[in-house]
Amino acid sequence: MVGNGRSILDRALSLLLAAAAQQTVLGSGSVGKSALTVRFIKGKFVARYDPTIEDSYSKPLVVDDEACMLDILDTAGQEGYSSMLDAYMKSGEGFILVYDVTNQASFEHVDEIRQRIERSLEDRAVCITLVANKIDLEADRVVTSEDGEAKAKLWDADYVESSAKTDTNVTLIFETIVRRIRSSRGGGGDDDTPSSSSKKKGCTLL
Ligand SMILES: Nc1nc2c(ncn2[C@@H]2O[C@H](COP(=O)(O)OP(=O)(O)OP(=O)(O)O)[C@@H](O)[C@H]2O)c(=O)[nH]1
Ligand SMILES: [Mg+2]
Repeated sequence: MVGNGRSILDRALSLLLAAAAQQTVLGSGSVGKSALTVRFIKGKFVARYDPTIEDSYSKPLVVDDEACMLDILDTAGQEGYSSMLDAYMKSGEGFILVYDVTNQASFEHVDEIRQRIERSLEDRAVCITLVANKIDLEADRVVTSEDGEAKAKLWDADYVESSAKTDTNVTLIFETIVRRIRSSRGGGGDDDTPSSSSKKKGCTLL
């Protein structure tokens, strides 16, 4: 029977679940994964470096007039935790790959992370946003915008430049990945030709 309390509750629950987006934040140690996540969740900048083991957060966000519940997993970037990466990749839907524009090695490390995502996903669609963080440190910058954009283009991923310190584009990172996830869930249905099967709308099928 439509309209009783139970079915309204069930519908609300299923709508909420459908609107949930799971996002995993990955990258080398100290690139700013936690600073970006905490800036987004709590609206403050954490200046002290405290290496993460694993933290998770939830926050509702309205993107393009549609509400979404974000489940964000902030991972460990320090060496020694890399064995956990494969487990993260199995459960992740959207991946935010962060590097530090003042640290060339962190820019190279995201390639290795993407390859591991690629290996673990089989034919699931992957949504990646590549994030160039710490752009407030302009004088120390060694990775150019062009280099970052080129990598994102090669991956068919989105690219965002950010600063957790000055709160530049932090919300945009999360909006961008939500758009990709939505697009991947909704895309691919109307054109299933073999040539289109390697790519779902909005996400690359690795
Ligand atoms: N100037 C500047 N410093 C930042 C920015 N983001 C993070 N930091 C600083 O960089 C250091 C490391 O930041 P974290 O967010 O802890 O780095 P992480 O990537 O989470 O590191 P792990 O947890 O070890 O993987 C901290 O001292 C932060 O305050 C930024 O946008 N600009
Ligand atoms: Mg951290």
